[in-house]
Amino acid sequence: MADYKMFILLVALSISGGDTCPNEFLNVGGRCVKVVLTQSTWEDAVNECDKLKANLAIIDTQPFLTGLTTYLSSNFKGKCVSSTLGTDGFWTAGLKRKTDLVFNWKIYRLSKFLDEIVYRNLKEANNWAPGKCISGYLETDGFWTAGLLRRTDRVFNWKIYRLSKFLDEIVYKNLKEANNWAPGEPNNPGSDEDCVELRNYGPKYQFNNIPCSLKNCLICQMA
Ligand SMILES: [Ca+2]
Repeated sequence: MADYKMFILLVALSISGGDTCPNEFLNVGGRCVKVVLTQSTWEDAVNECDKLKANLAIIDTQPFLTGLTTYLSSNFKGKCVSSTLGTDGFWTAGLKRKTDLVFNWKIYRLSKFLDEIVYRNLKEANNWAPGKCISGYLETDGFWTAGLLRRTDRVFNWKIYRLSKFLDEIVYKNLKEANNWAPGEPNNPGSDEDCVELRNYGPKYQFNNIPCSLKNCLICQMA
């Protein structure tokens, strides 16, 4: 009976799209995708996807490109026209290397680290037990405080700890392999066209490099 129920469940899941995606993400070409129609700079687009626990789209396979092209042209044609280029443009995870015209797909994650701010020397509290701050383990009640030893000497300080965030950049794959650059792209070596968009070029959606400060809609994908 349990197996039968499981079978019904599996059939129901496969009819409704068994590989369902979380929240407002949809399965497009085998990946969970969400198109955001707010026009923003590339950096804001990275943050926008991060808020959704996703990253900008890495369009590195033909099935994903085909699925995405169909999805965009059926649902978003004319909905994200940029003032500069006149057709729909969507930010992707493609970014130029600093030194040349090589573009890479990159995964962006917000990493966290502990930010340490020295607040005050602990001596001022004048409450050290006789003969203490030596090493060793004690046998009475102890409670952690914010006090921490400096690396180089026996000075202890009060410190404030905060979780800070920074953008962690992981090179994933060279963008050449997707073979979907619009004719003549990427162009403008030495200029500031560092970020890769997926642009509506009539029947095709192709890659174009433009300045990261321009505003585009964005495609987020679950990693
Ligand atoms: Ca370009």
